[in-house]
Amino acid sequence: MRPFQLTRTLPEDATGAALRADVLHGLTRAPKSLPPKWFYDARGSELFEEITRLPDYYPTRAEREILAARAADIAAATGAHTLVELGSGSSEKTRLLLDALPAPLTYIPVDVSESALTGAADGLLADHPDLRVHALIADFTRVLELPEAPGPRLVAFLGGTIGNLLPAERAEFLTSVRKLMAPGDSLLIGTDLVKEESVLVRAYDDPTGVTAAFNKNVLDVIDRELDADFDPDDFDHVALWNREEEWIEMRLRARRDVVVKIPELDLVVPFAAGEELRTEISAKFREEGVRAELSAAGFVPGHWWTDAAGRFALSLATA
Ligand code: AVJ
Repeated sequence: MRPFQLTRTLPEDATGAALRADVLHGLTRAPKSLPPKWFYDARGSELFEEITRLPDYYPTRAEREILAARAADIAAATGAHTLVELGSGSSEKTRLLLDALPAPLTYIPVDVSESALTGAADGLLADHPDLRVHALIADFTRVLELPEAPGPRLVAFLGGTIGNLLPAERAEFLTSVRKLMAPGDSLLIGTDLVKEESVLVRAYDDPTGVTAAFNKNVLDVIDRELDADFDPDDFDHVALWNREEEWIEMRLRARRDVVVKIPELDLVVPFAAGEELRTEISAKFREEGVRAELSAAGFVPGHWWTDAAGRFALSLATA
């Protein structure tokens, strides 16, 4: 078997069809909203990597700290021969797990970005000669099948990305992941934790404006893909803490009355001055809540590890 295989589980046009449906649905209702997955074109993925290096954006560093401290425990507890990573992106933190898991190991990164998958695999294969990589081009919320691979398997969902799903979407997602898994398989999940509001808001509204550019990038994506005429300068970046829901919301607020044409959808979208478009939620968690959600999806929650400052947690659960 070649050490690198790539499987596309999405039809070539699936992304375009899903974007059209999400934009049509999200911009024709009140309040307006878009799912956060559309941030991540090549430019958006670059901006996100830049965010992870910002002094105020602590989640990436906190999660890396936990992985570095616990990789050996994770390897021992799971005995995994296959690592599946949902939303693998640059696979940067994955190295800490790959180094700890015993060879021969199969790595199955799942991401919508083909360039991220091939780029990450090249780097990993250079350093891990006996690694087998079977990359899946897929939307991690829609993966229904995994390639044959030796068990036990460890499914990792890192970065706190589960917080970008609404509670009902999270329940559905966890249940479908549980169905992919066999007895003896494990789930490793990263969750950002509830903390002081000012710390949370600063992580999503940095003074250098990188997060603002990331937020507005979704407008460029819609302009390019759907021939729309959003002007990102017509909108302000907004990050706020929703205390009731315990999530950060990113929004784009119209600076004046704006009318946007989206020819590919035969759509004209009016924004009143001050009107807001919600572009992301990023839920923050508590231990009891994470355990309850895992149990409700049919997992048996196990280890709960945080960084020394208690900002971020990794949970290990068994199927
Ligand atoms: C994709 C979950 C890691 O919600 O914190 C970063 C995306 N949005 N800054 C998050 C994000 C704004 C991020 N994750």
